[in-house]
Amino acid sequence: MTQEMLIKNGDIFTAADSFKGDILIRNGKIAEIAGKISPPPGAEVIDAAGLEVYPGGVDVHTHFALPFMGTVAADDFESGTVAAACGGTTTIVDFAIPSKGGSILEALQAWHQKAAGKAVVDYGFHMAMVDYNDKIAAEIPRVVKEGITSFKCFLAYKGAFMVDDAQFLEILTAAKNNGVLVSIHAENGDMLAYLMKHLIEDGHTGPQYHPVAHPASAEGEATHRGLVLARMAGAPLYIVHLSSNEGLKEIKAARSRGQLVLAETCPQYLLLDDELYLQNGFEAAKWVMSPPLRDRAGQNKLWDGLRDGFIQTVATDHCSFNFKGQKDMGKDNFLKIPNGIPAVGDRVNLLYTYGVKKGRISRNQFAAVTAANPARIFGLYPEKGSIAPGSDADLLIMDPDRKWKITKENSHHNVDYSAFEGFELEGMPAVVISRGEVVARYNKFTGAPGRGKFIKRRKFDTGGDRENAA
Ligand code: DUC
Ligand code: ZN
Ligand code: ZN
Repeated sequence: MTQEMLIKNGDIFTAADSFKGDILIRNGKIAEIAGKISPPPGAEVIDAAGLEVYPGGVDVHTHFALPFMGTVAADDFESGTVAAACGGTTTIVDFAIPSKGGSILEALQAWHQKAAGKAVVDYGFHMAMVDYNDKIAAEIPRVVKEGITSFKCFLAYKGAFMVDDAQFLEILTAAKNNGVLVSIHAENGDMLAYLMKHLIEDGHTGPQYHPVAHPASAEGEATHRGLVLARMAGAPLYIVHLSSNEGLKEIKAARSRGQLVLAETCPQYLLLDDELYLQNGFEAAKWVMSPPLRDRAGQNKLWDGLRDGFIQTVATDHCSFNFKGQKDMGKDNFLKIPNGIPAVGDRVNLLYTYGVKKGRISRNQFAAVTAANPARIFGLYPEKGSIAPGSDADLLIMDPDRKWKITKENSHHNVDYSAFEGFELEGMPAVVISRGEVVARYNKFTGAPGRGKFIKRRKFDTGGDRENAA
């Protein structure tokens, strides 16, 4: 049976255009966009007069149900994607992470099992490459065929996820040859390990020492090295969760020498600062994440980088742990505090209020950094991230003047605190649509677990010259 929905009179914003009009949805896809469309018989009509229509958000950095640092991230694919949906995000890309030396195909199967029957919006997976050997190399083409077209390497987490430079070069080369985009967690793991050891030896065990163990210089160094190695391999590089101007400067330098580098930041690095580590006693553990929060001056540079196009995406690195029972595992040693914050439900709202409404980015830039750019970079476009005939009917209909604020109580994250508690918001997702189905209205979830579909993503065009090529 044909299912139709008509969205009338909305102010529509994509990464490229702004216009007023009607959107006809048929069987989960956008069928037609025009100034005026008459409702077909039986179609559900949504009056979007006074509302703004954007492509549904695409968050390309989540960790749902991740076993990490002696515990498991509290949001699974159900609670995590419910929070995403209520907060205007209709696609997520999570990280499958194998054990050290383990099969990447097995990791992929494990992540499929975590998501199946639970996810309420569509999802894909990146593959973390925490090791490199002949068996892993042989599995790469199969993983790519299964729609995993991006890898992540950690230049931090020494002794756990970290790869060395030689492994990283092998991975970059194999990725390039298979149409895979490589991303990096850019912190120098040896610098961090050295600082951690000496801080603990000197009795500095509180969470206020977490940022001391993760200086911005370690991000600058790893970003620089990652880019030098990517250049040698002739491969593009995506920097995840950029937190500092030290890293941003390296990205700008690489661009000015003609390298293809793409960068992501997160709402926490744009809006929260390192004073939180000093003012909250052990509660500072709530904001222990890697990389850590930085100072205000660096934040302004990130906003400039976003506005000026040096940073293309805003994702969340959502990796949530309860304060009681998880974060407090590190009461006597900040190294044992599981790293990460809840954010997947807050990203779009924070970017709208503190980006668009504060005049830092335009509405089209908002559509670009929250949806179109991540969809393009990660092989999801134009089905995701756009509003065009033939694309999936994934839409965020924003009530632009609704004032509210973020609290633990109105958050859908499965944890006992909000990282953005008390943040004032102007603008609320009025209706969130995933493949033609309303999944949330004004922060109430209206979808069903398991309706989200796995998306096989397209390859990345990894073409380009090696450093020394003519
Ligand atoms: N950083 C975090 O804070 N949590 C999960 C992984 C990461 O890189
Ligand atoms: Zn990371
Ligand atoms: Zn992450």
